[in-house]
Amino acid sequence: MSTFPKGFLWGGATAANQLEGGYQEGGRGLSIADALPGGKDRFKIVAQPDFDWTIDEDKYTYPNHLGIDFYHHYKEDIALFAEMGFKCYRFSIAWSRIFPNGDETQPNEEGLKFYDDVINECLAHEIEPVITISHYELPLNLAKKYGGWKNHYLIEFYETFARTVLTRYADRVKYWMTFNEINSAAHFPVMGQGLVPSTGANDKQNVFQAWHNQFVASAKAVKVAHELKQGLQVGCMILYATSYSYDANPVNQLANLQDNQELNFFCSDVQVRGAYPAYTDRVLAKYGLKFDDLETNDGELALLKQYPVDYIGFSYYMSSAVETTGKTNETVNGNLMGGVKNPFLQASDWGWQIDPTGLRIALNELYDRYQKPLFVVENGLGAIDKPDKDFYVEDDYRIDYLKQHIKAMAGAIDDGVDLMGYTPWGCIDLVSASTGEMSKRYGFIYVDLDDEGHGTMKRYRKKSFYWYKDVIDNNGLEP
Ligand code: BGP
Repeated sequence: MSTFPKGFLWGGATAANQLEGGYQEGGRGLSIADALPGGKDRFKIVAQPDFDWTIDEDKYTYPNHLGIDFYHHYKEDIALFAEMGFKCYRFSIAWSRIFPNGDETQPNEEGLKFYDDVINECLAHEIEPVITISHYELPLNLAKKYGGWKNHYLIEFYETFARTVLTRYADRVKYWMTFNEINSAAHFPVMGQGLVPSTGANDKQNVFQAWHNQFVASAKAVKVAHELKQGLQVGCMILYATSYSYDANPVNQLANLQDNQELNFFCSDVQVRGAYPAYTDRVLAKYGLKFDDLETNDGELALLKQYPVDYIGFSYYMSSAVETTGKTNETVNGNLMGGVKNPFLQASDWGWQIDPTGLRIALNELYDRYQKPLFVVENGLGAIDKPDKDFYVEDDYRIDYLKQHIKAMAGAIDDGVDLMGYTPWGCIDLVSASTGEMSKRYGFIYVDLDDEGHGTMKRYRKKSFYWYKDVIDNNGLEP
């Protein structure tokens, strides 16, 4: 008998700004993702004090604006997902397709119609849509004119957006998430909060204020969903990197615990438990702040309490380690974050430390803490694929990575964890968030497109495509 429960949601995950393309079609407005420069230095460029959200076509290279042109290929792509046997497909709605400037009161019907078509296509293949309402694609106008999420007005704009899409799709979509990797702003506040240096990216007060506004907005979306239809499930979505103390030194253990609270748990503690955690003052004090420095009110705090999320979605790619005594200076990269090198782990080509056991630990830690269903909504290995002359990719490295992580999930289920589903990231190759390029690929499906935007855009099944199909067929790995 399979460990994975009947109805387990096997699928894959993507985000609008990284795959749709059609960035000026169907009445779509610009989003902050459109204004991020392409290339490996994109985060460094954005971190410059004079970065001002101007779309500079010279710095702006393809394939950022192209994505993989899902906008015109969605039928073909969803048919390929169906061929693998997907039970669900996680995607996001580009806010600026629905409200091009973010602050309108009336939605863009053409944008709504596009997601009608995507959702209906999924349902025709018996694939359950799982929607991220906001995934690193704030309408550019909300960043430029209002300064991003630190501005209180965004709560209202988001509520209008969330109400619009929830109302439109509630009859067909059960699973929702309010913000992708909401806690990632601790490392890089541009993508999740629309904060750049000129609008206060380096100012922690703005980050905490933006979070508070997002928490309130998220609670409002939960309220709307629950009032609309019984059974709608709205989750949070956090970036989770299991964190270890580098050694048994109690000083490192304590530093790790505090890092964990601040970086992994702070946002989900508020969104799941409905209140700011006890360690809030300590975390704020680290940045010279007090809770009173934030603009909050009793009505908002009551809303957080009343409308916690229904489940916890999280991304898991890697783990990190904490060392504070100077014993090692060897650092590593990671998913928007780094840490010291863990001698027990190998790393991906981008230096992300591969750690399947860390996923089992993550699942146990999150379930012990919250006792609410968990959903692994991102996981995967970014790699440079080398297709043969027929565009076939033998991606055994990817299969191996995913296999180990599926084993870890099975272990956690046996440990008693309530796990709803698994949607590996970038189930079809798409543009990387951190590099803005195509060459960092995660997919089961190869897309013929390079970093300069050259290629036929044709889709090809990789070896992992057939492997994942078998996993889903078996409802887990074969014994
Ligand atoms: C997560 C994001 C995704 C995705 C993924 C892989 O942080 O939610 O949008 O891109 O990481 O990251 P990258 O594309 O940088 O390899």
